[in-house]
Amino acid sequence: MANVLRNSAKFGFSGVLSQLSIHSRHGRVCVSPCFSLQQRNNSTSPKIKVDLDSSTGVAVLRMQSPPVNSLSLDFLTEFCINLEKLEMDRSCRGLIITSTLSKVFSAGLDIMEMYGKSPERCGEFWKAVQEMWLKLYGSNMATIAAINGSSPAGGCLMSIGCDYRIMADNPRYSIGLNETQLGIVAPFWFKDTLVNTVGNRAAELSLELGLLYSAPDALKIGLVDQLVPEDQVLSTAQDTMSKWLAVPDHARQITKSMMRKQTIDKLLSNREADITNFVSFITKDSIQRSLRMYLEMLKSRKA
Ligand code: CO8
Repeated sequence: MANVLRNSAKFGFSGVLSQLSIHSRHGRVCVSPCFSLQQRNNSTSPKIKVDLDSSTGVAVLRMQSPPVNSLSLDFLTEFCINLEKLEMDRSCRGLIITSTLSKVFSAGLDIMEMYGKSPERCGEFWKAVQEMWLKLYGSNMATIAAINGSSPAGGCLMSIGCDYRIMADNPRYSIGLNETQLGIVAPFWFKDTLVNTVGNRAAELSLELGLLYSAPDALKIGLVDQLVPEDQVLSTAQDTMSKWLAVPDHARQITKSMMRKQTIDKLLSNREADITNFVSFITKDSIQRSLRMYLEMLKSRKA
């Protein structure tokens, strides 16, 4: 594993995946079985910790990258490798994603990955963002986001990539696709995922205004499915998962694919163009200025 992560610097994200790839039981590209069984079941890495309970078939993936679980290229690479390993593991049927940080689920994409970086690096980063979403939205596992803190932008994308969302009932926590507030535009597949979750009108308002919803407001529009006291987020996710796993896997998986395939295929057939669009957009001087102002705003808010 350490070698794999070291090699991510050498070969880049796609290079790492191609080093690891074989075809899985699901016909998708998966990580090589060169990982030992123990590593596959209980991996501990700097930014993500995964614990698979083989008696229940449920894995808990904990994001543990302070200060805010921002989705850097390294984080995304590690996330995807972990997801692939679980996807390959026949004993794993359900995945719960949560955070070890207090107050934050994920702050979304790491803004520093989009600020002052070369076009090549931006392209590599965007490919990793696509990969995270493709793997999560298309996962054969039942997936639940146990949202125990704020979850803006890419954090929201990760949450709505899951099958079900349980959020801490704390009005100080917010969730939403707030990209326009940063002067950037959520790409079509962020938009499609949001439309599939809350419907067209709520998505339109939400995206144009870059709205961040408090937990109670997120429940009202269906952006999350359930609110529970903060200390019960994970236990509720575990209880809920047992209901999802009571449904026969093949029936649930085929239904999920029927609901999501069209959205996934749209990105798969436009992946390169989407990367080109992102790179040309994000490297524009005006967009870089917007990002700088946003970063300064984040710092000044703290002061
Ligand atoms: N990326 C990088 N650094 C971040 C990010 C981030 N997304 N968010 C916060 N940080 C940094 C802060 O600058 C701060 O750094 P420092 O300690 O050096 O001053 C540190 O993390 C801690 O942040 P806070 O003090 O703000 O932490 P709080 O616990 O008070 O608040 C929040 C946590 C609520 C998550 C808050 O940090 C926040 O609102 N962050 C911004 C979230 C955001 O707007 N993310 C959007 C990212 S863009 C994205 O995900 C999709 C982009 C799609 C691209 C499409 C282009 C075509």
